[in-house]
Amino acid sequence: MLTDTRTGQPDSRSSESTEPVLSIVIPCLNEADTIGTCIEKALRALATLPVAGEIVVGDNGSTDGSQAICERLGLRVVPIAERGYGNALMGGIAAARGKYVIMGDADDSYDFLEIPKFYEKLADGYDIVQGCRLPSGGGTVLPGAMPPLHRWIGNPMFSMMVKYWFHAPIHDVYCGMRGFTKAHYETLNQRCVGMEFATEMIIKSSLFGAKFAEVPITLHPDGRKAHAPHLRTFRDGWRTLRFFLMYSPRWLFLVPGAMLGALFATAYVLADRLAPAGSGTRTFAWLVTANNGGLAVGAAVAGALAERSGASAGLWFGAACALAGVVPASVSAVMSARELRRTPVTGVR
Ligand SMILES: Nc1nc2c(ncn2[C@@H]2O[C@H](COP(=O)(O)OP(=O)(O)OP(=O)(O)O)[C@@H](O)[C@H]2O)c(=O)[nH]1
Ligand SMILES: [Mg+2]
Repeated sequence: MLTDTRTGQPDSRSSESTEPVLSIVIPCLNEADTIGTCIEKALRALATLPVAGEIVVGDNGSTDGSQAICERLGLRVVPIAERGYGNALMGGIAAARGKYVIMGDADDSYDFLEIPKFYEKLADGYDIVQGCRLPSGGGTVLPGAMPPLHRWIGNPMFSMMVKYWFHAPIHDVYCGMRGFTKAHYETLNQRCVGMEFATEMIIKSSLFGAKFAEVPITLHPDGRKAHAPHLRTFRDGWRTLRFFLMYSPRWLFLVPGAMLGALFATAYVLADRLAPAGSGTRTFAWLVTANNGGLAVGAAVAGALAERSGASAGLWFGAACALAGVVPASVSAVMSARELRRTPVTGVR
């Protein structure tokens, strides 16, 4: 739906007559308690802007009448069959016609009256404008608005990780109120269908060198009465971590590989010093530590190469692991054979 930007009311002109410049996209799954309030606030915000706007609701098969509320308010509801926060947003954003998109949850935890702050930054030329609810980025979390586990551990931890691992210049990676240009969004080729959609967008934007802005906002306790939040702390946290690792060969391979390599190298030296010469224990320890050490170093090398090579990472990974695993294992086998010839085995200890 297009809004008359002076009154904030649905525009009676045909949708062809005024192309929207700004699309507000709202993902929705059973939010009848709050979706109406969100839409009203979004309309009021749009009314203060100098450009035409539209509101698009990506609905994930709500069964509580959310769609009817949207339609009563004259909105375009895009039905999305596949469940998931990412799916709801991808469907909504694909249907958005504006040059700029601002997205936010339908649970009234974000104040849509703050939309103009996002619009101003987009109009200033930023590719992505991330909201920040956390005080570290100037934001405010009102009492009861965020569970303590998310407030003090999950959000700060993942936000620090994206800052240091991917150099994203933001403080609240999970904040679901954000704006971006549609052109920038289309370069991202978003894939995550669940809550990781939010972090995927930040990581890819940072890796692609997007121009970031951050806007402090206030998070309110959500207005839901009928059900608890959809987000599931541990499942969604694990998916986020998994996604981070997938995009970071340094933390998935290089760092653990180097640490394990050092550990096995130490074990190799210790086996050499401590196990009796010519014993089966020594030969066995050599084989095990050299093999595993080789693989660990292989992983570390692969991580370092993958970091530089991007798309050909898989090839590098296979080659480096094979080489690094085979070479020390062969050296160790030759050394053991020579040792055996010099001092025959007296028994495995
Ligand atoms: N999790 C989830 N959310 C969906 C889905 N489809 C639409 N949504 C909407 O996505 C928004 C985010 O979900 P919430 O339940 O608010 O998540 P939350 O627990 O509040 O998480 P935060 O907002 O990050 O604190 C809401 O507007 C949902 O209605 C879905 O399949 N799963
Ligand atoms: Mg929410």
